[in-house]
Amino acid sequence: MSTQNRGSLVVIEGLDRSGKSTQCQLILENLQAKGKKVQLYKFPDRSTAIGKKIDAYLKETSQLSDQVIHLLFSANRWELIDDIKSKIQSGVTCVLDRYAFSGIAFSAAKGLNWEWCKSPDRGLLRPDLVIFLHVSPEIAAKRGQYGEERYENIEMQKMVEKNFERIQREYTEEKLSFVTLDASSSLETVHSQIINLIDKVDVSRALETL
Ligand code: T5A
Repeated sequence: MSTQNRGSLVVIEGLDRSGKSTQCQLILENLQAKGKKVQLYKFPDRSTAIGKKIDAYLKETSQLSDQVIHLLFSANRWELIDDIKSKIQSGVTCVLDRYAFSGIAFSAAKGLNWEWCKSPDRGLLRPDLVIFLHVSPEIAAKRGQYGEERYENIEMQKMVEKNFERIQREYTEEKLSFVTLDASSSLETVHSQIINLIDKVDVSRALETL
């Protein structure tokens, strides 16, 4: 991909109810106010046919095997990746609310093989920056609407938290910029830390793949 005037690819990850969507919206407003072109993507994208299957699974109105739901989450990313790629090529900063890292962290927490969990997302765009919003599962559980979906219980979230620590170690070794922020502080504090990191993203190098 040409590096000339490309946009950046930023991923926000975290446990359930860690404040990802709130922060993504604030990023959007901040960058738009600076006159930048920016597009937000939320994974899972529940609006597509695949996304509707995922939504039913998360709301526990349908059952699927652990392998099948893992592949559906990945397919949901693949169905949007060409759109993301063309946006980045035309200079748009793309902010992703969850990405492949969630796929690994949640499915491996259910006992699926680590490398198997990584494999369906190989070839997707590699982000310029991943920010993991860290709140303890106990704090997240006290936030609004917690417990309404399948994985929203403290035991599961603790396993997911451990998996994100491993993901950060592994991808940092592969030179991916993966930063953990304390997301239990105020919205404004978390937001300004995120913006500082986004402002430093280097878009002079070509985007690679995972
Ligand atoms: N999943 C996902 C997989 O298993 N595999 C995959 O490949 C992918 C992509 C749904 C589930 O799917 C799993 C992971 C999930 O279990 P989701 O739709 O992203 O994924 O679900 P959630 O993480 O639950 O998303 P939410 O939108 O519900 O939570 P957010 O975005 O983390 O939190 P947000 O911003 O909505 O905030 C939650 C509450 O906290 C408050 C907000 O006002 C809100 O009430 N809040 C704060 N309160 C105090 N201090 C702060 N700093 C706060 N920030 C936010």
